[in-house]
Amino acid sequence: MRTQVAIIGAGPAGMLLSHLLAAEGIDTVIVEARSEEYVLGRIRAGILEHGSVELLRAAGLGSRLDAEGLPHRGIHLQFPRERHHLDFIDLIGRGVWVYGQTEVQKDLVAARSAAGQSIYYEARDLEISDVETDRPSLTFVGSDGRRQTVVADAVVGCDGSFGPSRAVIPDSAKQTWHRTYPFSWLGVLADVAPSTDELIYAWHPDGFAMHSMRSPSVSRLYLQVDNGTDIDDWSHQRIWDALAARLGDGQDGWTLTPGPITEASVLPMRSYVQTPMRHGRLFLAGDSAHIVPPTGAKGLNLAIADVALLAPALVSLVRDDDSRSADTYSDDALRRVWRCTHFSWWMTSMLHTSGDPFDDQLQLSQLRWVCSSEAGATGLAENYAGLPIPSGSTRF
Ligand code: RFL
Ligand code: PHB
Repeated sequence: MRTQVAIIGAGPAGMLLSHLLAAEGIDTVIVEARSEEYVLGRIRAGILEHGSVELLRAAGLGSRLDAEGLPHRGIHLQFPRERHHLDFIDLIGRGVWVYGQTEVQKDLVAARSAAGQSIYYEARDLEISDVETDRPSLTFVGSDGRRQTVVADAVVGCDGSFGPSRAVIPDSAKQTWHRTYPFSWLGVLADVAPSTDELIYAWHPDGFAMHSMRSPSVSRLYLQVDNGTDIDDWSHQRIWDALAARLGDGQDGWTLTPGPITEASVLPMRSYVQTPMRHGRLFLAGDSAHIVPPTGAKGLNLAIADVALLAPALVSLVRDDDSRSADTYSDDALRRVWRCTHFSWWMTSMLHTSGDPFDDQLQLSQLRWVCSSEAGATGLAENYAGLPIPSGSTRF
């Protein structure tokens, strides 16, 4: 098989890249290890930055988002006996949207299916070859058991944090940075109307808690837990009790309404960056190159921003044989990656308790400063609502 761009991974990075390239007449093949149902069913990120929403709209993917997404002006930051609303619109003129990654994925699958996109789901034994030539290729065993080869002008690793593409870059050509955190998140999805208008991020001596949502009738909530926590040790009652205590049920007349939990899981937290995000004709985008802890709501937005930069660079490379944007892709993308890596680390460090009383006081002081100083609040708002996503093409 021959294509212009071979994409590994049908998550948001891979699907959006295929969609943006198709708008410029570039042909792609997507190879995905999981089934379509699995990819569509994953519960992940929930917040879209202003720039991500604008990009999705400009790419023709905004109709359901505009109808069903929930625009939020800002967030609530909470610590014992105090809850403060940071209004991003007042502070910096742009807010964020609640629109789950699951919904973004559905919109992408619908758009690519309508366009007849080739997607090989349930592909096994993927091999990536010849990335140092101008004819890189992928070989895999498809769901029908047949071995296939795709030869392309460029290969893009959109294969997430466990995919094989980042390992193809030789050790002598790459560098990695990482941090693991001494806590995880226990996340639940519940069939109950959110007890809050906008997200609550809460510092509490028992650990961080967050109240997010997916729709007017579905809530998404998180609790800081120890690494290695077994979800079976947390009954639904125990989860709701901990959420109520940490989110301040009963304070100033606010109550947390519990409801049926439909999904519960424990997510480890880590920061990871691999540089450069390109080696020869292999490019990395999204979680394959970088992972952030979810406290800054950046993972999905970074994947979208990478792809927004990479799509026009690939158009120039494969259509016009002009490698200038491809040559600067990694450096350009990494400026945003490091900004978001820092912001996600900063939010994580400010809000998760360590058990050390000195750390507690530093965190509370930081939170009071963010909530009382316009400079502090504006810094958080700028980062959370996101830097503008550069548009490298006339179309998006
Ligand atoms: P994805 O979405 O992980 O997609 C990568 C795809 O590559 C496939 N793949 C392969 N395909 C072919 N051959 C192989 N050998 C392959 N190996 C892997 C995978 O099956 C998958 O379909 O990466 P992408 O597109 O870069 O998108 C990034 C976002 O998904 C990610 O940043 C966020 O979801 C991170 N994240 C969260 N971010 C938030 O902002 N808020 C959250 O609440 C939040 N929750 C999460 C998350 C990530 C999670 N992961 C990755 C474990 C919860 C989880 C569980
Ligand atoms: C979510 O809704 O899943 C969510 C929202 C904000 C975050 C992390 C997760 O910072």
